[in-house]
Amino acid sequence: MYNHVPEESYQRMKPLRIFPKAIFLLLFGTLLFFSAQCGDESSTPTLPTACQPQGVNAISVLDSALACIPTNAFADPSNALGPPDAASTGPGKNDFKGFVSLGINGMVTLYMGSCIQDLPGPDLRVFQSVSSEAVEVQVSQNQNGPFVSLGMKNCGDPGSTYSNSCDFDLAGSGLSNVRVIRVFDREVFTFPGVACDNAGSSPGADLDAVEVLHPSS
Ligand SMILES: [Ca+2]
Ligand SMILES: [Ca+2]
Repeated sequence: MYNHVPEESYQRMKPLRIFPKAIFLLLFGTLLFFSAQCGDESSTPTLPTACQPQGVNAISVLDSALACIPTNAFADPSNALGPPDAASTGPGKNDFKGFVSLGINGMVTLYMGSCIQDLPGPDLRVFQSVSSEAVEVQVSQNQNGPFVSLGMKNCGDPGSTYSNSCDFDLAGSGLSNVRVIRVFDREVFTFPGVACDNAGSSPGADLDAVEVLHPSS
């Protein structure tokens, strides 16, 4: 139904009609400003090439295929970067920080801060939080493979960090100076029959960090 608006009232409403436009332009301008400011942060970082070292931990997530989404409450792969930093933050089953739960047979591909050399003894350490869930490590000299498996281990060796760990050796892989590693959850070998539903909110292996024990100089 059409309602007649007296001329005097219409004049009083004019500033109110302009006001939303001004707000819109202000918000749009602010959005454009912050988009430009944040542009560099969202771009892919330039990774060191060949064996130019940049620390001994993982420095970039190249790829991931996490499983048990959406019940997986720890689905940020960037928690596998840097030195081990996982911790308990409270008594609840979700009170943790610093790791990514891979989910049943889930995986993440990481670019390491150094190439890994094969020297006597283990060359690579995986930090895995909570229990001793099994992981498999595969290595490659580039992101697209081919990947060679270094085997599978229950990842529960205690150490000085909150996370447990397990060590892998390049010996026998036929590879040296590898910089790309892929970590798979293999909890199904530790606990046959485990599935997304019964692994709770942190399903599968909980990857905190990876460390190169024998970096190439
Ligand atoms: Ca070795
Ligand atoms: Ca971490």
